[in-house]
Amino acid sequence: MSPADSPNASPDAVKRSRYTLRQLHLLRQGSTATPLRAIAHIDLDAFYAQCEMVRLGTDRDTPLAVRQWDSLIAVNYAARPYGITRMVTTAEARKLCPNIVLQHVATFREGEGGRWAYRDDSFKNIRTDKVSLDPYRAESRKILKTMKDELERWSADSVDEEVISLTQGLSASLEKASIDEVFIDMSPLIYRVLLQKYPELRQKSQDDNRDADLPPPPTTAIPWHTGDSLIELDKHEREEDDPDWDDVVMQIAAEIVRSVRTAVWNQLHYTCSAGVARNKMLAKLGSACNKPNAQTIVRNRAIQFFLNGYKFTQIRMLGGKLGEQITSDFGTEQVSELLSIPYEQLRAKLDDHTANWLYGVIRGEDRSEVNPRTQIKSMLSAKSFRPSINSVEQAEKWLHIFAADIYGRLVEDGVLENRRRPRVITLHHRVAQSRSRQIPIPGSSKIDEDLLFDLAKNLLRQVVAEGQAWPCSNLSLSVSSFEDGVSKNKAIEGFLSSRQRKKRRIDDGGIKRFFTHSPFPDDSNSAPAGNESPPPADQDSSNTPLGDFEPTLLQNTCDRCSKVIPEYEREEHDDWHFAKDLELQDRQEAMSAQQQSQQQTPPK
Ligand code: DCP
Ligand code: CA
Repeated sequence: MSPADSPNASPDAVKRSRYTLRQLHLLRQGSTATPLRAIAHIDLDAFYAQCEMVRLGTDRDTPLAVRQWDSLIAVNYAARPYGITRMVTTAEARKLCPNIVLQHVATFREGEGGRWAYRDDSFKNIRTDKVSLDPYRAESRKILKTMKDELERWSADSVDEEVISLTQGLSASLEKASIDEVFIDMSPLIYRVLLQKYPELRQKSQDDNRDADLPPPPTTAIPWHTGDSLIELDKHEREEDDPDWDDVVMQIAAEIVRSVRTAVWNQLHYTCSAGVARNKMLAKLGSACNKPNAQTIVRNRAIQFFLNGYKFTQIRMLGGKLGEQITSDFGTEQVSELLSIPYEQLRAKLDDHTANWLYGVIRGEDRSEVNPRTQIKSMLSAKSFRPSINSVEQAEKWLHIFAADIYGRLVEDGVLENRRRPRVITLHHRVAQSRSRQIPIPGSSKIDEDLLFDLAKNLLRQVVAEGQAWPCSNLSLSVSSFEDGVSKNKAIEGFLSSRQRKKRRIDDGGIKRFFTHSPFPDDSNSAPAGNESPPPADQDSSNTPLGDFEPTLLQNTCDRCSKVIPEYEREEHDDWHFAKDLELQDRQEAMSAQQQSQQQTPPK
């Protein structure tokens, strides 16, 4: 489309753009530093409930909830007006809505090998059954693939020769954030669309003066779709003012997200809700605003108004102990009240890094990347026993199920094609206290159900040999320390320098990693945990506690801190030092920037 064809074209729409050529270029690179960034968070509505609705073919107006024993773990939107939530029991749900469909999750069953099934009597067999989330993982994979294909379609959309040469290889990146949510960074894709729609930017994109302002967009109104819920603008902004490039970017982003959501609906019959904004934090808050089946756009000029309505404890990373500490330090939970606290006062109570991060986050700043390489770090299969179990024979039946459960998930994760494999297997065992034993998974062996079962039995023998193994109230098996397949590693080496690789791994966790994880069990420097949503109710967690290390494992002494580190933790340990160095560097930069800005205008 030429500028003359653009909707409501008017070359004098705004006197000048607030944005520079550099910021447009950073969009091309998917940099976190440009205010023109466009990130989406897409979250499936009542996910497990929708999986059951699709599987059973029930009408969307039929109230349905997914049960696990006598609890509800997902409630569809048709059931919610009856007051049914995850907090009510199945009996209460039936009273509130006698017609509700209560579908139990699929289960593995003790003594029936490692296959899960939907069973009519699961709800009364808590002693013999273990929940399987495989059906939901399978649906999640299909949905992800549909989303990726749709984004791919946008990248392959026909553009003219000139744009092709300027935007070759640009595409969106997608990060799976949980079983039913993704983040998408659409920035490079949007750069491509912008160049196609607004030819005046093409010339600019080759211009050398990166500090030059962009020409104003040739439009006086953004053609929002009726399905886009726009967050109201900040008080000092006016809807009738001419739009700038950030508004244009948001509208294109909204269009892409709508097409992704439509593809998921058309192909798989799932509805989802989305938030579109300039970063992950805002996009995530946005997606929850208008559920179900809606998308919410947080324009740059709406950010402060939007955030002011929140308690900061609702923001990613601030829901846990850190949020509690800040609430008690400053006597408020409201973003709007924290905004008036001077930076110096934040620094007086919090460490510099946290103060800096908090100061930015309540003003809508979040530099975390969308990382398509985020991969599962461990897999855990667990069962609590009421009453406890008392024999090796009983325990082994469960180990068989755990091995099958984990193996099924490893197959999905590409282990069979040797793309990734875990290096460590751990058995957690609880009598009065939790104990765990772990051993390496032999690198030369083909991983299959039998190997995992044999290793698990070996670990159980060790626990039993130590004595006091019964009565056991909780047993679980996990695999961790995943490594990429050899061939894949080689390919990646070619592209990434070692520093880039380290940086990438650090970005995997971003601030979350600084806050929640340290490879040292005794590291008291790590800040409190954040507010990630709880893992699904069937103890299917990806957090594997560090257990006792086998003395036979290869170990190294770190030359920086003299700690003894098992070989398989060495890379992660090096990363930890690297992250700490980076944190220190950030802190020093923040302090010197702070000192400079204090000399000019102190932050309010
Ligand atoms: N889940 C669970 N136990 C919990 C929370 C969630 O088993 N305590 C499972 C069931 C949910 C799925 O995870 O369907 C996704 O969780 P969400 O918090 O996203 O909730 P829903 O998708 O069910 O509903 P919403 O439409 O509010 O996102
Ligand atoms: Ca959801």
